[in-house]
Amino acid sequence: MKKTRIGIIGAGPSGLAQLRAFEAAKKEGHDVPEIVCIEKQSNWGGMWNYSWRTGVGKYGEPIHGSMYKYLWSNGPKECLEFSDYSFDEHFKKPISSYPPRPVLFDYIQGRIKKNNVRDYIRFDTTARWVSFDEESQKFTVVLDDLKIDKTYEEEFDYLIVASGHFSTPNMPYFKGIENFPGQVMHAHDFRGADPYKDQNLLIIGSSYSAEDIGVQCHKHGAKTVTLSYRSNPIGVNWPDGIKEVPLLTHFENDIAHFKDGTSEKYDAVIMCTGYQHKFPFLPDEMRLKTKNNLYPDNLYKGVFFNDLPRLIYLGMQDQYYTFNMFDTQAWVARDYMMGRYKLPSKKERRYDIDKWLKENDTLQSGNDHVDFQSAYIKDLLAISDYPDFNVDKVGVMFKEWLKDKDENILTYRDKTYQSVVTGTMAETHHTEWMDELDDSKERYLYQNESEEELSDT
Ligand code: FAD
Ligand code: NA7
Repeated sequence: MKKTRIGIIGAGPSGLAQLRAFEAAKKEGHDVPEIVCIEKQSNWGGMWNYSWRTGVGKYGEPIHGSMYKYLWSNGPKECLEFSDYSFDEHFKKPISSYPPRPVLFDYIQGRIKKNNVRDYIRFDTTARWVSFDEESQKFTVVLDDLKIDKTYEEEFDYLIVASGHFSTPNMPYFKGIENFPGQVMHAHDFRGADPYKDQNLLIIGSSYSAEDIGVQCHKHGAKTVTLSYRSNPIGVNWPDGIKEVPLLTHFENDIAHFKDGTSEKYDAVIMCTGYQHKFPFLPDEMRLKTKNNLYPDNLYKGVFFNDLPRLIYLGMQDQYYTFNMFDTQAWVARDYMMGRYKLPSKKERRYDIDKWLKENDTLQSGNDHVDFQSAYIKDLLAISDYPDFNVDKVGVMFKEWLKDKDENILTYRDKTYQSVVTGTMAETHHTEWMDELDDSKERYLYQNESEEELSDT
């Protein structure tokens, strides 16, 4: 009998979670389907695979990456720890709660390198188009091998879309912006604070990107940072040099005017205005159409496309939980594809989705959001054998993290948390975050030891 074939689009944390889920089943002696993972970049890790490039890559494909230099985890690592691969197992010693990007990239790679899953991934390959045949119940995916400039097709019984949703900018227009003389760009193209030293910077938006890019630019020497909000200010205790103002209304050359009647001159503008869920390789009827929120409509259990559950989306939610959420999703998806988990009828699925949507509509505070996503994770854990972890305790940590940020946005990354996987308490980093200008893995992991060695000689 022909083996079931599974296609995965994307080898970021979500796609890698899916590969790992199948490897876990294989290790337990199960016969797993044939898997092909398609990745348009030359390496895995998705967002965590930093690229200095902006615009298009060397093969003319849109650059996926939105991460930048000097990016440190924006939540405690204890809230995203894989429950089947701890930070202790990887680093062999306690590390701080907020590592920089290269350290988290190393951690993601460490788990996946333990298996031979690289063999399943076709790098430098883009998914161009997907169609589904009702009769054969198979997907045909048109692929481009970018290296040799060759188009070909593959057939799959199940298709997993793990292509991320923080890559295609949502770029609003403001009157007069076309005559602004300085740089105007979206957070997607931000590659680090260096160009904004001594500048007066205007940031539009009031969510994660606005907060993190604003604080990074302040840390690395911007003269002033102004954050302009549409709905609600971030509202933390901002230090001198950062302030929040209501929404920008228009520009007159380099002067920005705001809703409260104030105006100010700026050198550069960064739109931290979020991203679009964009799937240029999917026809309209298979596309997930949603804003960035905690429960995208039409996904049963947050993953199965309700009109066509053989089409599975991973990681499409707005994210408090990240790596561990992708894992819990991937384990459930795997069990469905292997016939170990049966889906209820379409109507029952719809009913369940509506229940979550209704609940989502009632959420008010950050704490409510945390509780909602924690409940979602628990729901998934209950139906798969992904190693259980103390979700309630992680929820408490998320709430502490929100409080830490409120209290001091410049020092929250100096706090430490306890792992729910190993019980290990995080180390205090050797340098306070505000004084740490080097985000390399080498400095992060080894500076203490090399200083000790130096003082020994
Ligand atoms: P991605 O990481 O986006 O990976 C998707 C993959 O799909 C990419 O490798 C891409 O190349 C590939 N792909 C896309 N289209 C195609 C195609 N057509 N064909 C083939 N391959 C394709 N999370 C945290 O936990 N902590 C943080 O501190 C944090 N900081 C963040 C900072 C920024 C600036 C951004 C943008 C996100 C941040 N996140 C953070 C969230 C981050 O998105 C997730 O941690 C995680 O990377 C999501 O994984 P993913 O696999 O779903 O998507
Ligand atoms: P988010 O979290 O989706 O937030 C988008 C922000 O952009 C939010 O504050 C929006 O305000 C604002 N926005 C959107 N459109 C506009 C317009 N037209 N005008 C003004 N403001 C606007 O995206 P982020 O990039 O911050 O975060 C995404 C991920 O990147 C996240 O997971 C991080 O880890 C990094 P609203 O509140 O809707 O009025």
